[in-house]
Amino acid sequence: NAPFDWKDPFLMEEMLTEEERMIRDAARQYCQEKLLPRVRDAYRNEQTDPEIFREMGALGLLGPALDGYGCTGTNYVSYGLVAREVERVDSGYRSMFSVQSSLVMHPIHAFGSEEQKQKYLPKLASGEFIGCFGLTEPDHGSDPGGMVTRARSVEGGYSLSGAKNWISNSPIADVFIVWAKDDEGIIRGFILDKGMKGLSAPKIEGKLALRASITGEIVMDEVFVPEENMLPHVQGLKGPFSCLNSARLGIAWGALGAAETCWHAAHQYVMDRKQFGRPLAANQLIQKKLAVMQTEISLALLGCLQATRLKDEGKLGIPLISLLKRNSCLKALDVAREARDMLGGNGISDEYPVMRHMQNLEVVNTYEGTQDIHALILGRAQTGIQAFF
Ligand code: TGC
Ligand code: FAD
Repeated sequence: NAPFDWKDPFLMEEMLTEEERMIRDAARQYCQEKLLPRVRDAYRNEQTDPEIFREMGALGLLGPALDGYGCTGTNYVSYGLVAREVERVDSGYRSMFSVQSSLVMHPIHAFGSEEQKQKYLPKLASGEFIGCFGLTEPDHGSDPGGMVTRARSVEGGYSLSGAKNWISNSPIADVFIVWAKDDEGIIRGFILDKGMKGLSAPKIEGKLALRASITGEIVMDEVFVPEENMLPHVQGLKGPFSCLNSARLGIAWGALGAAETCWHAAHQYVMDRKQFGRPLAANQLIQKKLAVMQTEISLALLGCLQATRLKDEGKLGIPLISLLKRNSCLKALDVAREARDMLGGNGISDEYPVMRHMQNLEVVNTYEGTQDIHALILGRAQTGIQAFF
């Protein structure tokens, strides 16, 4: 009889290469030893420690799947495994990792000039520079194509005016990737540097989720951006969407890391806690909840692994990313809510990680495309009929 590993029923561990396991283990050690001990206070006090970027950079975790310019050059499976380890601790820390890696370094790597790559990538890879990505606007979230931020041609470059809202990292960012429409109404990407005249990034206060990751606006009042700061090799919505493809895949992995933490915490709790003279785990209702968590998480992880292998082989169809991002977020939210319930009153305390993950996952389900938007992307891919409007 083959042994059954309840935490890894499909023996996914054996499907990873030695190199992937090494990268995963290094990330796990860092996350458990350095991030986990500070997350409760960071969340409670809504504090983002910029030092985390430097620490991740020193371990080669930033932009890990990019080649050259100080980046590690791993495959995307390793990228997903890192996202899962980081989000096991907190979705906000994974946000910091994702934005820097997929939304800031990736567009410069894929669409930037040689000078832009030399100037920005090594410092972003080391964490010396912190980046942010401005696509969403106050009146254009799910429909970024309607953006009103303008890049007017002026002598020597562009004058950018407009506002971006809900931008991870922006108040502490050194580098801002901003998407704006040019004189012809074509979306272009620009690299803005902290300190440019007319550029500010106020913090958004009062967040009840993702509190360990700072979020802000990007306000641009006729910011002069020199010609050489425009990303030369992309135009149109496929610029920002290509960045989202990698980031959404990372989220699909990451959300399951958060779900695993909630599942394992609930498992431990019901084994230890006694009511009616026996462990909570001895009740059928409780065991069924654990079984559902195990089923959803392990099936979803297999999906992520297969899709990411396809990405590494250049065979990943983009709608599959929507399927996985949507599924992971919804399933992780279900797991977190159920786990919170199983911990009873203790479930609402930050002595346990569950409620924090539950709150975070509300954001993870919303950003990078809400679950309904991803359903519409899948519906369009299945029927050929556009149902957004
Ligand atoms: P649509 O007509 O579908 O496409 C316009 C053009 O874009 C191309 N395209 C893609 N290219 C590459 N990858 C993709 N995934 C692409 N999706 C579309 C498409 O081929 C077309 O190109 P072309 O050359 O033919 O013009 O555009 P639409 O306006 O109908 O869009 C529809 C919709 C709803 C799918 C899209 O707007 C969408 O995905 N909305 C969700 C918005 C979103 O995800 N925002 C994310 C903001 S960033 C963020 O949340 C970061 S949080 C990070 C963190 O903290 O972790
Ligand atoms: P809306 O688009 O107004 O949607 C509201 C509701 O309407 C949702 O339920 C949505 O599914 C639904 N809806 C919308 N259109 C349709 C439709 N056609 N059919 C059916 N239902 C529809 N953005 C960035 O650019 N960079 C960042 O770094 C970033 N970080 C973020 C960090 C946090 C903490 C948060 C909360 C958001 C962040 N975002 C970022 C923004 C995020 O991507 C948007 O919030 C998200 O895309 C949804 O847009 P919205 O909030 O404007 O909601």
